[in-house]
Amino acid sequence: MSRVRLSFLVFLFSFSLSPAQWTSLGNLDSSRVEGNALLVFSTGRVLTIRLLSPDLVRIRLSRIGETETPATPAVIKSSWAPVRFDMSNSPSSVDIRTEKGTIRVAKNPVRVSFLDRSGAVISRDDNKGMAWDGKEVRVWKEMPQGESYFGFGEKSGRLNKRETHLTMWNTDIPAYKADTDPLYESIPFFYGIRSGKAYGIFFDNSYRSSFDMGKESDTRYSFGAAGGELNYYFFFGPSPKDILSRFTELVGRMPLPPLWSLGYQQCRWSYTPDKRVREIARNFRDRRIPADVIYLDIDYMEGYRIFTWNNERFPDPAGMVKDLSKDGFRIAVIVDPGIKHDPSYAAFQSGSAGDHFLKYPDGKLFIGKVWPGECAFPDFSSSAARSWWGAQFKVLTDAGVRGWWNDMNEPSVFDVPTKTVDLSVIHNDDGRMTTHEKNHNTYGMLMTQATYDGVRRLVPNERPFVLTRASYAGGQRYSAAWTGDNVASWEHLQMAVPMCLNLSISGQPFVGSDIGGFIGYPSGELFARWLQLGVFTPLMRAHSVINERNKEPWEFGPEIEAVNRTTIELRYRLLPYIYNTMHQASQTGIPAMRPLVFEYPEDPESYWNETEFMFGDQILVAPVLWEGATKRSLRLPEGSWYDFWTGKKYKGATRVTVDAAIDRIPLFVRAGAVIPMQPVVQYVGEKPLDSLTFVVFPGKQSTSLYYEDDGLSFAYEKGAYMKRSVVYKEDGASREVVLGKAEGTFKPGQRSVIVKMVDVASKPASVMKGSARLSVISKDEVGKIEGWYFDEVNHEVFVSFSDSRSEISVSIR
Ligand code: MIG
Repeated sequence: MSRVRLSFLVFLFSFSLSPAQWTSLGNLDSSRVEGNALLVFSTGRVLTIRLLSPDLVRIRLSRIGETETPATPAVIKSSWAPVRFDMSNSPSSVDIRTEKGTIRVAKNPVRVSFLDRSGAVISRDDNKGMAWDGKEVRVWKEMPQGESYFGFGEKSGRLNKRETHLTMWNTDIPAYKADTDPLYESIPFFYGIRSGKAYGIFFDNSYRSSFDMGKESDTRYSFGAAGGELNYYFFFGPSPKDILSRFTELVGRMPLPPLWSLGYQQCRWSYTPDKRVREIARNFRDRRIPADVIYLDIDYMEGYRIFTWNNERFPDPAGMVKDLSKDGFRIAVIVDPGIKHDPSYAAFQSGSAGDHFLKYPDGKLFIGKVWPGECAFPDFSSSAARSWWGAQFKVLTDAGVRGWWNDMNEPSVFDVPTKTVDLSVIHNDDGRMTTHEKNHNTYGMLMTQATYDGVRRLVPNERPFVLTRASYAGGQRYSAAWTGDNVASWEHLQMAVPMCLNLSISGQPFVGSDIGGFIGYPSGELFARWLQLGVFTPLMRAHSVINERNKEPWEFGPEIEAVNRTTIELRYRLLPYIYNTMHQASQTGIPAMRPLVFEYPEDPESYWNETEFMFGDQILVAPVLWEGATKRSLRLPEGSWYDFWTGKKYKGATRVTVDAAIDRIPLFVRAGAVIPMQPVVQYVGEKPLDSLTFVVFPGKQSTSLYYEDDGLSFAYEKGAYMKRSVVYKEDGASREVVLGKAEGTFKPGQRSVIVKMVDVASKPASVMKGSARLSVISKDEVGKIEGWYFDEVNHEVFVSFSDSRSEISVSIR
């Protein structure tokens, strides 16, 4: 090729890729303080720096004179206590100092940095700083060496997002891969972590947005959106837990879920007709495989019309649900947003009459094809449409349905090139009448809000269980989330771990992946390993695509069936611990599933560890994610750890290799932990629990909380819970567990408590309960009468007594 032609091509190429025309903030014109905010004027814009708490600041860049509008429905906290701060003004910068750090606004040009108390830079604008180009907004920040990035909600690929480019645009994308982006959900929130210290950023903008975390450059990262304001929150940290608890104070936390939703859930596309549903239920009970929930996918409806039943397949839904509930099953059903464009269909009629559907600017209905054919789409950004939607559930709640699976709510539309609602379509947006471009990413979350509020009004005494595919930051207030249409492959099992972890630390603790893989068929080994991981994902649901062979836990031969039974039994044995962990998440935002970097940010080995995680405060999970593995090597963080299965004690901050035969998922418990467990049941509420076991792993002094309630109603909000502290301590040769005095008005039935202590070298000389010396009983008497038993083979002591509300101290020496 001639030089002339080549340079001509280069010219053409560079022309077509002409870089965006960014205008960055220039020099400061003026600034002033208004209440808890500093206003900085520059380049025709106003930068508002508002202190919400000493460790949380909101940064908002807008056109001068434009009124402030709440960006999205994510933020629910609007009133904050006044924050004490000092301000200093120098020729080069304005500094705002709180007890947690400093926000420094350089003046020429205007650039923002965040410093810690000692004056060291945590994060600062790059020389490009904040900029705009037409409707687009973006900010560039310096990317220090060794800084890693986590969070970003539901993303596939590796846990650590350094050197990746991520887009937020809710998308229906079956069989996604490690590098597929975007996916179904948008949570524009992340952590930057280096040298053990973290900060957080929440970019609250629902337009299509993107985060370039050092893919384009080695020295800076950036985030921005196709429209809306440059509006973000900066969290000073410095611990990831501080950040997440503050973030979830801002956007809200998961309400306490019903206990049954933490049981095993069985799904497929589709269990139909009613006979097949009953058959599945019968199989679980006959085979003694515990389960709580069976799902109905889209085929239960009449021609995919939401809020209807197909009378041939389900002639008596209420009768079926009632029979199954006698057997301990809850039924969950799918609901999609698309309402069939059918003038003879009640939901279409009432939705049209109430003007609840999305329309083009000229007033024409937006119609798009989904499963039912041509559909209208509810405008969930309108509170009137949300209440209309919520009221439609009556036909389903009346039949006894109690689980609400919200699918296709990106929203997904089959026959439009954009695969979603046309971007020019208008949403009510609380009266602001904005485009789909702005409301796309929040559509799914607002659908879950409409669903949650609606069923809560219809069944006011029960906690709703909602599961969604699409959502936005704060969506945990209404719904659990699953990671969409995955594949029955080892790669997808591996991917499920970092996906669920990043979602969890993005504010959504109630997560899980389709166990066994949705698309394709797993080997028995893959299914068994996935189910084991499922014990330690808060949502434990197996699912399958249509036209695939049966995938229930008994479909892989007797050996795997036995393994699967024991796996699900482990889930039920751990339910008290799991429920306590979810209670903690509902109170603090700290999720059940935590990456090691979240728990141990000062450990450099944790930054790339995406095959292990903490489940709650005490259990380290090292799932087997590789075909044919019979051993698992893993890193134990600092401290001392017990192998949950063998009781063997390990010193941490090292790698170990343990057995991981097909029936074993490696688990480690922090020394000093007390884990509440219960006997196996076939479903939640099968029978009153006759015993509660506290398994003690001796070690450092520890204090934890034990929480319990009816698991179903909202009575706990009025004090109907039972809460007590659990303290473990050692004093010389004596090891003591103290169950604190019970608080709250909830009264569990009569039951025995068993304190089971592992790692007891030899038969104790004495076991005391308070000041009473207990006598030795036999193994069979444990849980039945008061006394203690020493298992000399396993080196365990069992102390048995009946539960009471007063303080109980047990000491073993
Ligand atoms: O276009 O309802 O992710 O779990 O089984 C597919 C049928 C629609 C997608 C969901 C999947 C569900 C399926 N749905």
